[in-house]
Amino acid sequence: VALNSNSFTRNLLRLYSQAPLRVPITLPNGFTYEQPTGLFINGEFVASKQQKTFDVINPSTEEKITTVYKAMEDDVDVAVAAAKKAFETKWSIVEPEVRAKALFNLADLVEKNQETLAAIESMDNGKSLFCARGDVALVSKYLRSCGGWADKIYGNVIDTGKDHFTYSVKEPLGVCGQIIPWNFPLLMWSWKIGPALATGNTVVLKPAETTPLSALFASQLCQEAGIPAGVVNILPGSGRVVGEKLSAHPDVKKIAFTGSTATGRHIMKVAADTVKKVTLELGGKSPNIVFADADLDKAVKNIAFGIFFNSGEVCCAGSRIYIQDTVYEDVLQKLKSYTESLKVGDPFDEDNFQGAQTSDKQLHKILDYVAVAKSEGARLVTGGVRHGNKGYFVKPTVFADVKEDMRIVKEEVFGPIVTVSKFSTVDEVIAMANNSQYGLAAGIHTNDINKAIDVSNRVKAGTVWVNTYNNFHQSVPFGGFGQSGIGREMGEAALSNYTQTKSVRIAI
Ligand code: TAP
Repeated sequence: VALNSNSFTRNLLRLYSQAPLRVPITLPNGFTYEQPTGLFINGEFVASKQQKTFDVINPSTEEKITTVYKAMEDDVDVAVAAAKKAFETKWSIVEPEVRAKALFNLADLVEKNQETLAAIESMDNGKSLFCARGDVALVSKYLRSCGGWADKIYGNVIDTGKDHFTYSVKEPLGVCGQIIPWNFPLLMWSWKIGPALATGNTVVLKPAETTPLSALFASQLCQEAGIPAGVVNILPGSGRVVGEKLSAHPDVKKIAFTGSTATGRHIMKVAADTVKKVTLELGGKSPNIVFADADLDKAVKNIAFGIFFNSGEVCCAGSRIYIQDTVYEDVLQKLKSYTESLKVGDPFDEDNFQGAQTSDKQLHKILDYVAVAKSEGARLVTGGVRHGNKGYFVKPTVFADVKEDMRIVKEEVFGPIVTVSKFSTVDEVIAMANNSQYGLAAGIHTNDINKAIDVSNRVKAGTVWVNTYNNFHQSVPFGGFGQSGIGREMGEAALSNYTQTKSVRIAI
């Protein structure tokens, strides 16, 4: 007791009890790497001030992977101060080509480490290696694309008459708080830091508590790429503490959030007190329409990919399938057999298309929705059960003959569950497709170009895919109509989320 009352001894004890800041991890493919486990603040991995930690679980085995430091409110203050200083003294004042070069370097380093990053993502999130490799490929392409934009942030010279010289410039915002979800941890990290850094901002990013590993690993690549200390800070921790504090912090000038509509709505309210700029990429319940004139075999593959890709944990998943009545039973049977051919299981087995759901919470949410759908009278065509009894695997599931007012048709499940309904006319299917609070994406399968353009024009969605689905490109803006969000990610559109316009008028 006497010893513990001595603050020197207390600090010493704390030092010795603290968890390591890096641990060697053997990935399920046998490869060993070093995983940073601290908070990444001002270019260093550090313990949280209060020494709090949390365990990271492998959703395929339900076993602990490692322990990571957990940021609390006081750590947010330190990270925001570091980001503010880096903004003022380094990143906002360098030549744009310095930012471009650093982002190109980062893209190269992601490419160099692609197999490790994909394996970390599969292990932490549960997604199949096939999906994780696709994510990492888009990450490097997107970071490179952002590097390309860095020295192309243009203002305007505005003709206001001969007695004035008037121009506008686009300036960065400052410290950006970025809160990301667990379904695409590394991809969302790149969608957030890429445009922020290209335009001269600094960031404090909170990964989801379920999946912090890839963002921590990638943050050390930022250093190697020549991004100065304090420009990128990563705070693993809970949404209620770190996310909430970032949203309210007076020195955070913008919040970029991806996740559920409920949390996005809440963040807007919290951010309102400091009138932050807010961009949100939220949920969806996207329609995927098959017309009778489509190439039906191709359409079946696309609608299955639309929902089962990434274990159904996709904000724009085509979770409501509409099939034209004349081909309804035919397409449904094809979808059933194709779905049953998709292999589920160990994400590291290259034969498996679908891995594990990310958490026990998601597994149970999905199984609860299966029960809801059955109780509402939806016809179970295939799936509807857990796959195995270890790991959070769910069989790809199809419900047919659903009604528009069923919860399974209206609410986002975020898992490998799809509903199928019948329609007869274009007007009818447009009404059904638009009967949602969401508006993230839509799919159309037809060989009639006029119909494709007509339906694309009338469907309320931020992205429309024709004869394809879940088909992303770094140059194409992505974001939602309605309650699916505010703002766009990727492409040139993402840059405007991170700049503010200043007008200068000089009297001559
Ligand atoms: P969310 O609550 O939206 O979590 C997303 C991110 O927001 C996580 O980093 C989370 O932190 C953080 N967060 C949570 N509460 C917050 C708060 N009060 N202030 C600031 N940040 C906060 O999603 P969830 O609870 O993980 O999943 C629930 C459902 O949301 C899913 O079933 C799915 O339907 C939907 N969802 C949608 C998306 C996309 S991309 N649209 C992504 C994930 C989930 P923690 O780490 O503490 O959770």
